Amino acid sequence: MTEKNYELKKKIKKTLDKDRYQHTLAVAYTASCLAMKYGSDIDDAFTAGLLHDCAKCIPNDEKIKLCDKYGIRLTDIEKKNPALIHAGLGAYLAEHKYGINNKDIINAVRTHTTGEPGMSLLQKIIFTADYIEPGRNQAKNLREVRALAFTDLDKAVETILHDTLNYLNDKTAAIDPETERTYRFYYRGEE
Ligand code: DGI
Ligand code: FE
Ligand code: FE
Repeated sequence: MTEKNYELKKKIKKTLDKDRYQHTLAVAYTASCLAMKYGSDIDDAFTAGLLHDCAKCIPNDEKIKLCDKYGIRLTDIEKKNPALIHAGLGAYLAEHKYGINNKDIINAVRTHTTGEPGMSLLQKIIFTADYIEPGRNQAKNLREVRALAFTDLDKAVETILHDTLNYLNDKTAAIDPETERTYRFYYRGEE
């Protein structure tokens, strides 16, 4: 592990609860494996994995206050579902608190929950690693998506979005328009 990632790992550990830290490490290592497979930078994938949920354990009211303070505009859906804020706020903290200046890493943190159309390889890797890391066990089709992640990353992204939208629909949870936009971008239909 690079010295930078080693130091970052220690800092991140202090801001997360035990379970979130375990998940974070698992995403960092899973993202590294995907980076190996697809020829992306392994250290950057590890960094983005370490940072992706860096704002997750901040209480919701505090998240809103911080966004106000830093001038981060909240979307309507974020106002209604403050849990969604951790992605955008996390991207801000990655840059300004953790000193990351690689835009691709910052974007990967920002889009890790909803995705966005036209994601970079690293963005897709973090989006997917978050869903398939070994500690996840709730989503359906996990076995298929895990295999797909290492054979056809775009198809994995599409399947994750499809299953997430279905899951949110079943829960009658409000859907972020960005999640739908991303799905429409990656949807390829049956081949
Ligand atoms: O932070 P994590 O739990 O590791 O994972 P995440 O950042 O993907 O957040 C997971 C939750 O976010 C999951 O329960 C699905 C939810 N989510 C994803 N897209 C949307 C959404 N929730 C709402 N309300 N609307 C969305 O479009
Ligand atoms: Fe997250
Ligand atoms: Fe996560």
